[in-house]
Amino acid sequence: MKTVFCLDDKMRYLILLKVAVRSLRAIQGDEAPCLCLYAGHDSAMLDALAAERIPVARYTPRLDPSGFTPLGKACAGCFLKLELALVPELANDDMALYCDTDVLFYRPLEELFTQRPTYMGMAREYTAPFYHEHKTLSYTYRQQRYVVPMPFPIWTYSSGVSLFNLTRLRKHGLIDHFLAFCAENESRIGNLDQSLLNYFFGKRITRLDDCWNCPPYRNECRDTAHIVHFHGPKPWETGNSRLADLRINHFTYMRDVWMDYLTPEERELVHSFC
Ligand SMILES: [Mn+2]
Repeated sequence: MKTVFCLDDKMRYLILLKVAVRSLRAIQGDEAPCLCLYAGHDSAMLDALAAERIPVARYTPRLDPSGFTPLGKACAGCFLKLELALVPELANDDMALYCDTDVLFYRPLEELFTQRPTYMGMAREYTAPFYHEHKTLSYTYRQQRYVVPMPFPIWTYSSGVSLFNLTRLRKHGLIDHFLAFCAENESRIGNLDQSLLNYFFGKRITRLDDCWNCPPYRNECRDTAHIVHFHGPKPWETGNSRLADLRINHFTYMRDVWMDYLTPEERELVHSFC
């Protein structure tokens, strides 16, 4: 199964991606299949990906960010993961493991790769409460109006690690329905791509164990995490007060593991981000 990352032209995400892929190869072997879905047009970025031997799928998203809210526009890259079922380079793939670039692979993934959720598998997100002011959301697809009842009561799943059943999403135009829903409701949701997945798929999402998407601030991270997710403060965010309440437990330990994957030059670059 391919591990898929998404990237636009944000430089800081490139360094995150490098560590993500290096740690993936350290844990799963040098030939671990991966793919970077790239929506940008920067040749320096493409050169950097080639130097890192990361296969690239250049992709123009169907969800056009020009119609999004200012927040949605600023975070346009996060919506790319919603379209994996449409990517030509994944057309023959039954499943794909999507991961944010701010992950660190820490323990083997075999057990995760044996799972085949009906639609998608995601782990719980504990810091973002599930909240919506709408009882239903609706969308139009091929001149037909569809109503989506908001799932309630429900917890929120984190989209940072999502095991997508691509075959199922392609069936009966489900992905087309979902993207029509996304295009129409981006302005009515609270948490970008993650809310769109949670609101549309609701109880159809299969829960993954917490070990597959574990922030370093969680108490059990060092003992149990297979995929560490720098949800909240990024590894270089050590000095400022932003998100200081999340730099607890194993944040410093995991950040050091993350830093060890960098060259001295890259480490210097990362320090300049602070
Ligand atoms: Mn993330």
